[in-house]
Amino acid sequence: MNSDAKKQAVAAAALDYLKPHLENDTVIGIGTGSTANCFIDALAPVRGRFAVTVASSEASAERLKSHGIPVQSLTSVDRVDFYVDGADQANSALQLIKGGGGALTREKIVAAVAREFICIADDSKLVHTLGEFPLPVEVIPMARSHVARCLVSLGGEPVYRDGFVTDNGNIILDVHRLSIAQPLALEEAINNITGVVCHGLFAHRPADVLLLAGDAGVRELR
Ligand code: ABF
Repeated sequence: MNSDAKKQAVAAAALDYLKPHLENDTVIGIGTGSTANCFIDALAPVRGRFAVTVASSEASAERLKSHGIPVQSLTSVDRVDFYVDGADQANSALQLIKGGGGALTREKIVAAVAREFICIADDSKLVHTLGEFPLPVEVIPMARSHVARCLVSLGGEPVYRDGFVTDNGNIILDVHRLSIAQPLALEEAINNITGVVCHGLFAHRPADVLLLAGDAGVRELR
């Protein structure tokens, strides 16, 4: 099964996972990226079976609206029942690296609010130790050099994502050469760097369910 087929399969599996739980007032948080896009497309035929969605990026909001799926801001809802999103890497504790698509801050916010975070990915994303995928860090532009120096002191090799501005008007440093043996500690250390808005290490708030598409089908990890 090729990568696109795996993304379609895991998106369909996420919909099958949700369907028995959909109510008229259900609020679904929607991630960002190509796998999340497959889920958005799969969601369209059942748009009448839940209330609204909350998008983690302007791009996902536009795609949802193009299907006639209602989108509300996070401040307009009193809860998020499910959050469905992809990842760049996942470990066996369902801790994640996210943000390759640059939407990590809003993704982390919606994930923090969500009652259940369902991560959807192909099996190439499952790794023993996080870090081979460079960790995206969203930074206030004026703090770029200071944050880069702090990330170097943590053992990383920050690379400015040239020409990219986040939906929040900030820049991204992609941090290479991190071997993330202590995800919880590293998440806290990066959170404490002045000038960091957010970053893509989801350790304190891992996924609740990981749906992983492989050649033999989709398996569910918890
Ligand atoms: C998004 O999913 C991002 O956090 C992450 O980079 C992306 C993975 O992209 P794809 O599904 O295209 O592999 O949530």
